[in-house]
Amino acid sequence: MRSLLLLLLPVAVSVCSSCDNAPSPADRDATKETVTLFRSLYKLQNNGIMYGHQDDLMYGRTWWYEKDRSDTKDFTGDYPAVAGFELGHLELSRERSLDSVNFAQIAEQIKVHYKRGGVITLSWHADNPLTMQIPDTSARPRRTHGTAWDVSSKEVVASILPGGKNHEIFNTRLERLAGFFAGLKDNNGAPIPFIFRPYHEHSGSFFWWGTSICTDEEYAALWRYTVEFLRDKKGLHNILYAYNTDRVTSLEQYMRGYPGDDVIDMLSLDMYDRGEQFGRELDTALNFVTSEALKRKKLTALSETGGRRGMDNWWSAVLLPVVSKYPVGYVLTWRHTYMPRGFPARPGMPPVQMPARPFPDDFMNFYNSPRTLFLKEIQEEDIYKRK
Ligand code: BMA
Repeated sequence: MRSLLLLLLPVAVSVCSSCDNAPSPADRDATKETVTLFRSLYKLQNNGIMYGHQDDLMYGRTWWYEKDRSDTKDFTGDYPAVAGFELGHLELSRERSLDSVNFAQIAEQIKVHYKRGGVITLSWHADNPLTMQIPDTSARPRRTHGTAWDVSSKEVVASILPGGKNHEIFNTRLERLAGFFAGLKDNNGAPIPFIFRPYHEHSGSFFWWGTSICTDEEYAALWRYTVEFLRDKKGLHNILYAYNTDRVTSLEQYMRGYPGDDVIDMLSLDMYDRGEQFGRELDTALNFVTSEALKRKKLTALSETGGRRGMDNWWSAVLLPVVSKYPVGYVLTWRHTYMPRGFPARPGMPPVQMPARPFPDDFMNFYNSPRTLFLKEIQEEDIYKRK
C-alpha cells in the first residue's frame, strides 16, 4: 500500500500543478487548506456575499471577551462568516493591540473561528516606524504622533525598505508578525489559513503608506518585501494577501501601487457611506474592481464599509442592492468600539448612551436575504474540505 502511494504521489502533484486554469493563491507553495480556501472563496463569490465583522468575537459596545459571545450572534442567532481581527502593536511586541485586545485571545479566537469553518481576516494599523522614534516637539502634542495615522514624514516607507536607515527596525517588526502567524495552528498542528490585509486604504493619505505619503513604486516595494519576508524567508504558506484601497473613482486610481499578481490574492475595497452619492460611487467602484479581479483570477471583498448616520434602512436599501450586483466575496463592517459608559461627551456633559442593540432592525433584512451568507451557510459549503 505504501509503495503504491509513493508511486501515485508524484502523479497527483504533477496533475495539480498542471491544472493551471484552476484559480490558485499567488503563493505557489500555499498549504493544501489555503489552496482549498482560495478556491472555495473564488467559487462562493459568485453565489453569495459573506458577512464579516471586525472584532466580532472579542467585544461589543458593552461587553468584553465573553465565551462564545458575538454581537452578530446575539442579534441574528448566527456568527458572521468572516471574523476580522486587528494586529496593530503586535509589531512592538506588546501583549495588547492598539485597541487593548489581548493577542493571545485573538489567536485563541482565530482557532475557534477556523474550527467552526469560518473565514479569518487580519488588518494591521502598524505604528509609524520613523516618527515613533522622534519625540513630538509640536506646540500642541498630536494624538497621532508615531501611530499609523502619523503622516508628518514622507520618508517613512523609503526608510524601512532595504538600504533605508530603519530597515532593521522593519525586519524586527515583520519577524514579530511572523512569530504570531507561525503560532496559528489547528489541533493537528496544521497552519490556519487567513487573509492578511496590511497597508490598507492606499488611495487615501491618512496612513503613513498612503498615496501622497510615499510613491507608488515605494508602496509596491513595501508590499513585495513584506510578502517575500513572510513567504520566502519565514516559510509561511497559509496567507492570502489582500490588496486594498479606500474610495476610488477609476480602475487606474485603484491600481496605483499594485505590487503584482504574483504576490496578491484579493482585490478589495474600503468605502464608508458619507452621504447621498455613496450608492452610485460604490456601484461604479465595485464594477471595475470585481471585473478586474475576475480577469486576474483573484478574490474580491468590500473589506470595510459602514452605514450612513441617521439612516434606518441602510443595509437593505443602500448596501444590499449594490453589492448584490457584483461577485463580492464579503462585506465587512467595522468594530463596535467598547464604550460601556457611552460616548465621551464634551467636558461637563453626560456621556451619550449607546444604542441598546448592536445593530439596527434593518440588519435582519440583510441577514435574511438569500444573497447573504453567515457562518451556518459557510459551514454547509465546507470551505476547507477538512476530513
Ligand atoms: C480604526 C478605528 C480605531 C482603531 C483602528 C484599528 O478605524 O476603529 O479606533 O484603533 O481602526 O482597529
